[in-house]
Amino acid sequence: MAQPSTAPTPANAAARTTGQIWFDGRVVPSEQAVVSVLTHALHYGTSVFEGIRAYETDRGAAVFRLQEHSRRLIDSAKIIGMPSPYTATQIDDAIVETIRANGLSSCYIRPLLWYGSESLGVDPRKNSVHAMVATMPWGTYLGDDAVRKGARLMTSSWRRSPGDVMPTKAKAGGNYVNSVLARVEAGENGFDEALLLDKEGFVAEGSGENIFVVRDGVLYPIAHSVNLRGITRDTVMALARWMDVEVQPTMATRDELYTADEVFMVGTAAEVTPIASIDRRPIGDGAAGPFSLKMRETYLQAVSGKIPEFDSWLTYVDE
Ligand code: PPE
Repeated sequence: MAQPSTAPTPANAAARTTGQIWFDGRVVPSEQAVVSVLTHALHYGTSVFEGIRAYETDRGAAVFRLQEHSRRLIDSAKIIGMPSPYTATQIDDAIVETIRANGLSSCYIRPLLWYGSESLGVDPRKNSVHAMVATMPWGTYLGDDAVRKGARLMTSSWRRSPGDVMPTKAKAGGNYVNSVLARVEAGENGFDEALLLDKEGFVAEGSGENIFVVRDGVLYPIAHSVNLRGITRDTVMALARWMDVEVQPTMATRDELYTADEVFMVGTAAEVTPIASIDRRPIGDGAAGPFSLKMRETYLQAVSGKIPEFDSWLTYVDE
C-alpha cells in the first residue's frame, strides 16, 4: 500500500488561499480555518457557495454586484432547506471585512455555508450550519489563450441535471459533481471547457458559465431552464441594451450554436470568454469574434468602475 508522503495538515487544508479567512463570524489566519473530516458537507455535498470578484478601481477595491451574490447565497441555502445563521447583509459585511483584512486590491471571493460534523447520516438537520469567506487571486478562468483566441468547447456526454433531480438554481456543492464530470471529460479530450445540454437536448450552460449566441447583430442569451440564474448573464444583457444591441433570450439547440456568428461564455470567474470552436467545428471565423471581444472589454470597464451608469453595481471596500 502506498503511503502518503506527508500527513495531511491543517495548513494543507487551506492551501489554495493564504492570509485571513472569515470563519463563523471571526477573521482568523487560514491555518485556523479548518473543519472535521466528519463534516456532513464533505460526505454529502450539503454546502452552498458563491463566486464573486472584486476589481481594482480608482477608488480602491470594489466588489461587483455584492448584494446580488449574497442574496443568491441565501436563496441557495433556502432551496436546500439549510437554515442560514447569517442574513444576506451580514454576508455582505463579512465579505468587505475579509477583503480589508487581506488588503487586496482585486480578488476572487468564495463564501460558503455548510453543515457541520455533529451527526453523520443523510438527514442533516441535527448539524450546525457554518459559514466562511475566503479571498484569493484568480486570473482568467480558462487561461489567457482562451480569452485572446477563443476557447474550444466540447459538447459533454453528461447532461445538466433536470430541475426535478437536482435544484439547479441553487449553487450547492453536490450539484457541482455534474460540472466536475463534464469539465474533466472535456479536459481529458483536449478541450478547454464543456458545453452541457439539458435532458431534452437544449443548450444549458458550461460547467461554470452561461452561454450567449450572436447572429445577424442580435444577442441571444440562452434562456434559463435548468441553468444557474447567472449574475454575469444579467450584467451582459444590461450592457448590450446600453450599447443599443437587440437582446432576445431564447432556447437553442446544439446545431444553432454551430451556425452562430459568435458564441461566448460568461460567469464571474470566466468573465466574458469568446468561443472559437465547438466539437472542433469553427464558430464563425473560428477565432474570438468582434462582438465577444467588445463585450469582454465593456464588461471589464464596467466592473472596474469606468462606466458611470453602472457604478451602482460596485461596493467600494474602503469607503
Ligand atoms: N452556471 C454555472 C453552473 C456556474 O457555476 C456559474 C458560476 C455560472 C453559470 C455563472 O454565474 P455568475 O457567476 O452568477 O455569472 N460559476 C462560478 C464558479 C466557478 C468555479 O469553478 O468555481 C463562478 O464563476 O464564480
